[in-house]
Formats: sequence, C-alpha cells, structure tokens
Amino acid sequence: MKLGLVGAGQIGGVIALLAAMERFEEIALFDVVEGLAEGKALDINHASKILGSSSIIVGGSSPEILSGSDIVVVTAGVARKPGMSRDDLLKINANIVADVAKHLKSYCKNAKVIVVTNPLDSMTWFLIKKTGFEPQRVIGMAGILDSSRFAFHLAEKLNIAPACVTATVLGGHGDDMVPIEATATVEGIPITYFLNDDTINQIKERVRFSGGEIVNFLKTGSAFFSPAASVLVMVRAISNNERRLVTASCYLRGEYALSDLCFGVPCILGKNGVEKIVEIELTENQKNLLEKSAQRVRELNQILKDNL
Ligand code: TXD
Repeated sequence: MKLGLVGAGQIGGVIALLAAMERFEEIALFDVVEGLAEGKALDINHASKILGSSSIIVGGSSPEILSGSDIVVVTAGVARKPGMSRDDLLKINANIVADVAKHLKSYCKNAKVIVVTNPLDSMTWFLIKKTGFEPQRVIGMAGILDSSRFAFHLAEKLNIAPACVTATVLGGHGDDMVPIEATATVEGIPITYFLNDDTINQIKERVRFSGGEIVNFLKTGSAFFSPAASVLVMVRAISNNERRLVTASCYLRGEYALSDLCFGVPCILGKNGVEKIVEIELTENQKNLLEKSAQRVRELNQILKDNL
C-alpha cells in the first residue's frame, strides 16, 4: 500500500508521521516548495528506529513521486489567517486543486482520494470535476474532525473521557455546519440525559466556530494535529476495508434531497471509498439548517463553475 501526500505543510507532515507510526508500507510526500517534502521525509526517517517504524518514506518537489499511490491525501493549498473565513480561500485553492488534479490523472489515476483543502466541500466537488474520477473514490475530510470536536467539548463539560462520547456533525464544513445533539450519546445514553438544552446549545456554537478559535490562537495558520488524526481514520478505513461509518463530504446524487454537490453526511468507508451513503431521518429544523448550509456550498460551487 502506498500513501501519497500532496502538500507537505502542517497537516501533510503530521499525516506522514502518524502513518509512519502505524507502519504504513510506503509514504510519498510531495510539495511545490523545494526541499520541504524531502526535509520532512528525512526527519521522519530519522525517527523510524525510535518509533519502530518500517515505513518507506520519500519526499520530493516533483509529482512523479506520487506514482502508483493507492490512497492520496490532498492538503495542498493555503490555510486561513485570523479574520479569514474558509470561503475566502476559494479562488486561490481552486487553482492549486486544478493543478493537483492534473498530477493525479498522470501519476495515480486509480487512487482513492481524500481531500482536506478548504473550502472543503467545494474543493472536493471541484477535484471530482477536474479529474473525472468516480465520485465514490473522492471524499472530503471534515465530519470526523467536527464530530470529534463536538465529542470533546461534551466530554469536557461532563468531565469524562472523550472516547465515551459519540456525537455527529453534518453538513458543509463552514460556520453553518450542523451539530446533531439528538444522536449524541455517552456510551449509548442520550446526551440530553446529562446536559440541559442551554448547555448543549453553547457547546454546539463553540463547535461551529472552533476551527476559527484555533486560527485566532495560532495567527499564522489553522488546526493541524486533529485534522491529520481525522485523515488517518479515513486512510485506515479504506486501506483495511473496514466498512466504517463516518461522516465525510460525499458527492450526492439525490440523497438528503441534494444533487451534484459534496456535503457532510454519514457514509460507510471501505476499499472502494464511499461504499454507501447512509440516510438518517431528520427533523424539520435539522433539514432547514442543512439546506442553509447546502445553499452556501452551492454558491461557492457556482463561482467555480466558471473555471471548469
Ligand atoms: O477539516 C478540514 N478539512 C480542514 C482543512 C481542517 C484544517 C485545515 N484545513 C485546510 O487544509 C486548510 O484551510 C488548508 O487549505 C489545508 C492545508 O492546511 P495546512 O495547515 O497543512 O496548510 P499549510 O501548512 O500551508 O500546507 C499547505 C501546503 C504548503 O506546504 C504548500 O507549499 C503546499 O500545500 N502547496 C502545494 N503542494 C503541492 N502542489 C501544489 N500546487 C501546492 N500549492 C501549495
């Protein structure tokens, strides 16, 4: 199994380290910045004895290095600075993703592709259009991260381990993402048994803006440890054919009454990428919130349609 990483910045670098710690067979880092991918690959190689890793890790600034990758993770792009929304990155990152699409078609045309670059749902959709790859194998990572943030803040409030909490965030990876408290549980016990509505609403609000909270702390970029850890969940699910249920940005063809856009929904991930999109029953209020979020994604896609 070969994992190709397009972008060796903050997230790409941490994904490479985590994948090496899990002894992923072969890891190739590619970045347009001369020396960056080589340097990070060598640095991780130097840690392989200490980490007990047997991974073969290479880095380079030429896209040929991605040749034959089974799974590719795209983090190439610009990250947010304070005051910027994810949507502000649209045009800059679309040009980068268009470039990446050419490399994928040339060097790894059968790979499963996990997109991380923001604005996430539009970049995933744009990559599908630019590569012509089957939508089933081009998937955006955001829901695992947003759901993990929701679980963490619920657990923090309850003073229990985050691993006990299951909580889902649906919709676009923007400020109008939709945390769903109705399905949140602590080891199967509804969260509403432990917390009142006001507290849950405060936590939902914090989750929706928690990416921005980190940007404001860091000032020079956005979150990278938790996005990288979330990507690893998807890489594992695909490479081990786990058929794992996660929330991810999937290309929709009528599911949730939405078509021709990528949007955060529950899905089953396995060796072919998205094995199944899972439709859950939603309340009228949840449907309205998701429609608002979808409308924002559609508006961004519309801007990109001029570049197709
Ligand atoms: O949940 C999510 N999906 C996200 C997404 C959570 C956090 C951050 N998210 C987005 O991921 C963020 O808004 C960015 O658009 C991407 C990557 O974030 P990262 O923090 O890793 O950004 P960096 O450190 O700036 O790294 C990006 C690298 C950088 O080294 C550039 O030189 C490189 O991308 N780059 C390219 N590599 C290859 N090919 C091309 N064309 C290219 N252009 C830039």
